[in-house]
Amino acid sequence: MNKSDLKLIDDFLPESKAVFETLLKEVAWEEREIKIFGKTYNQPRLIAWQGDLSYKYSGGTWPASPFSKTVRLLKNAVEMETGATYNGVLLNLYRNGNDSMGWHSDNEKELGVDPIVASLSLGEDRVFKIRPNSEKGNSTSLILHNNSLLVMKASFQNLYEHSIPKTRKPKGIRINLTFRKLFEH
Ligand SMILES: O=C(O)CCC(=O)C(=O)O
Repeated sequence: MNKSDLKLIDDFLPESKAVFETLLKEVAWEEREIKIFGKTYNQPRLIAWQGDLSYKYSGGTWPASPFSKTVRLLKNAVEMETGATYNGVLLNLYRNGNDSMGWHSDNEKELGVDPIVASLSLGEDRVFKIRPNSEKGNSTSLILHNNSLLVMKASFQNLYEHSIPKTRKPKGIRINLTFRKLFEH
C-alpha cells in the first residue's frame, strides 16, 4: 500500500470522552434492515447520516439531515486537520463485538474520483482490516483506538477494501464517524 494513501493520527480531540457521551445521546441512531439474496436482516450496528445532501450506498438511502452541534464542531476540527472540506458524515455505532461492517470500499459515484474520507473513532478499540481488490486473501490490519483519526486518501478506495470484523473478545461501545465530501447527484 502506498503509505501516503493512509494516515493515522492518535489523540485527535482534547475531550474525546465527553464527545463520545454526547454523541451517544445527541445522534438519532437507527437500526436499519438490509436485504441479502431476498432475505431481510438487521444491519449489525446502529447508523445515522448527517449531511447537506442525501446519501445512497449499499446500506440504504439516507435523506439530507442537518449536522448536530457536536458533529459540526467535529467536522470543523477534521477539516482543519486534513485541509479538506466535508458536507456529510456517516455515523456507525458498534454496540459490542458482535456488531461489524462487511468488506467494502467508499467508492460511490457521488464521492468523486480519489475521494478523501476521514474516519474518527471514539470508545472501544476495534480491528480495521484492509485488503487489496486484486488479492482478497491478503489482508492486513490496524487497531483503531479511541480518539484516532484515520485519513484515507488518493487511490485507497479504488485499490483496497476495508472492514470491521466481528470479534469474540468482550467489547464495549464504539462510535465511528466518516467525514465525506459528496458532489451534487
Ligand atoms: O467503523 C469503521 O471504522 C469503518 C467505517 C466504514 O468503513 C465506513 O463508514 O465506510
